[in-house]
Amino acid sequence: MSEPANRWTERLANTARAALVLGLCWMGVDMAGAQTIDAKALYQQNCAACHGEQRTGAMGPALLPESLERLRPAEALKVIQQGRPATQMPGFAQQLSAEEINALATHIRTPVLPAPRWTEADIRASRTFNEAPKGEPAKPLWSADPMNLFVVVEGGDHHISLLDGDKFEVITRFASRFALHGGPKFTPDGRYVFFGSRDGWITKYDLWRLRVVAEVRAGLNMRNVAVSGDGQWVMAANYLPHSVVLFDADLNLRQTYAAATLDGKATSRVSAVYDATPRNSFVVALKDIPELWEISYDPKAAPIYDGLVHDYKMGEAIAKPGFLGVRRTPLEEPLDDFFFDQSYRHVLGATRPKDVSTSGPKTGDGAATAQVVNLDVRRKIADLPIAGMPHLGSGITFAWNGSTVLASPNLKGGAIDVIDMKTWKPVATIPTPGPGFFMRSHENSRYAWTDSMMSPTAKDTMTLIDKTTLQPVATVKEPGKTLAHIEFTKDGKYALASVWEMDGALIVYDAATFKEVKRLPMSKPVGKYNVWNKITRSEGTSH
Ligand code: DHE
Repeated sequence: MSEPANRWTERLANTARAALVLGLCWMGVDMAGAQTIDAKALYQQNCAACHGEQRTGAMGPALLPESLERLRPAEALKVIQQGRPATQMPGFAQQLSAEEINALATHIRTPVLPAPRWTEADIRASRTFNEAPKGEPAKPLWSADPMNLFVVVEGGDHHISLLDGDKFEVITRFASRFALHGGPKFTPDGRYVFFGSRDGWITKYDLWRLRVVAEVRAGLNMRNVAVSGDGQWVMAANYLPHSVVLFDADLNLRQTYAAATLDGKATSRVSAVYDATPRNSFVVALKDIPELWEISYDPKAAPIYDGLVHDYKMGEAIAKPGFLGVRRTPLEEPLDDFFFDQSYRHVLGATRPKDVSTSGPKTGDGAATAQVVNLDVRRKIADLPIAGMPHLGSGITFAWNGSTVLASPNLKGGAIDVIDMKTWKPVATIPTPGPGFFMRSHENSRYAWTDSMMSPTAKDTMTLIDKTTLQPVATVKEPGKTLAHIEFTKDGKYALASVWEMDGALIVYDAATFKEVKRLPMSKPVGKYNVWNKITRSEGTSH
């Protein structure tokens, strides 16, 4: 055989050998000679190109146990078999056997070892920034009232619709990152909005010029983002890694904070971060460590002594800088979901039951608890008498009987708890047809609206509560569909609700007569946010 032919035969033989080895590896052959499936190899072959070799996400979302917590196993199997409509995820039912698909579904729920890391270098490298076109005018491209815009998050096909809140017409619609979570956050002038995705992406969008300004990936699994009251800072709360990440307004990384105890021995997922504008600070709740953090963005913030960093020469405790430093309030139990009173001196927080931390202590003994923490005296000052699983992040406040009360939906019970914010005592428990997620009202409206979306039988019912009598007075229904999440127009005259279905809709109701005024088709509109209500921190909306 000639030299080149020889080489060719050799190469073929090598390839065949390699294919056999790969095949055996992929199928796996156990000691008895029976074939087993190597899910890891299957993953690399079929999924890694889109979801990343480490399963931390790329063009497709991350496939880590933390990211998949909310996806039912049967749903995961269906997605692998049939793909995901309106995305680039194809179905694998034709290429892979049922056993292989099962093996993949199991594999993506096993932890990646060693645990994937997301370093400051990764954060910086992920950032993209789109320079504004030269001479771009600082005015909207559209003619609606910029204060009465709605940003609607459509979770069905991962899009955002921008809605004119007077005409109820869509101004534009654009693709978002996969699976946004938490409310989008606005700059104080209402021009820019920041979206956070469960996979850790933050997107800054210019509502006036209708373009993405910047993006960055703050973590691998993120809870939410907050924007400072002066519009200068953006903070992200992560489950993975255990961190809080601070950016400037253009999403340049400023600082990461390990979510850890002072001695660094225990770390924690971060439940959420909120801006507390009147205090010029971010407030951070940790899910696995009984501490509440306050991080001031006031350059003149008082020094922090709680770090007890000692100057050994002087034998004295020295202060850490207050500006961007962590001020820790020790708690008896870690907090999950929380809420501020209107003065922002008090945090009202809930601990969810039977929640086991990944590296810290257990967060709860089986019963949900709720507490009031005073951020000035820095300790718990009262227990909140709320049973079940209060969703305090969706709570609202309003004036009642000469006092201010808090009303909060409950993820477990069909009731709204109403608490007096002076005495921290319950004043009423308002029955609803089933447990709900969201609640909203408006200063100009007599009614508060709440859903029962956690109830299989009453998920189609929205209950309207009279804020004066604390009685349910009416319901609106979308029979058989999930009806949830309300937001009011700037003037409180209209209430917008979501039909939470893939072929869903946004329904505009007259907030006084409860009559439907308009309906716009939307793809599972999970939430909607009115610029004015958000930037003025309306008492009827989440912050
Ligand atoms: Fe949320 C807000 C926590 C599951 C849709 N959710 C929030 C916030 C927290 C929170 C702390 C406030 C952040 C903010 O707005 O900045 N959510 C949790 C959970 O702990 C929980 C129960 C479990 C989890 O795994 O995260 C949870 N949330 C869900 C869902 O299953 C929902 C219904 C669907 C989804 O898209 O994930 C959901 N959460 C929302 C929405 C908001 C939200 C739409 C913003 C509400 C608002 O009006 O401000």
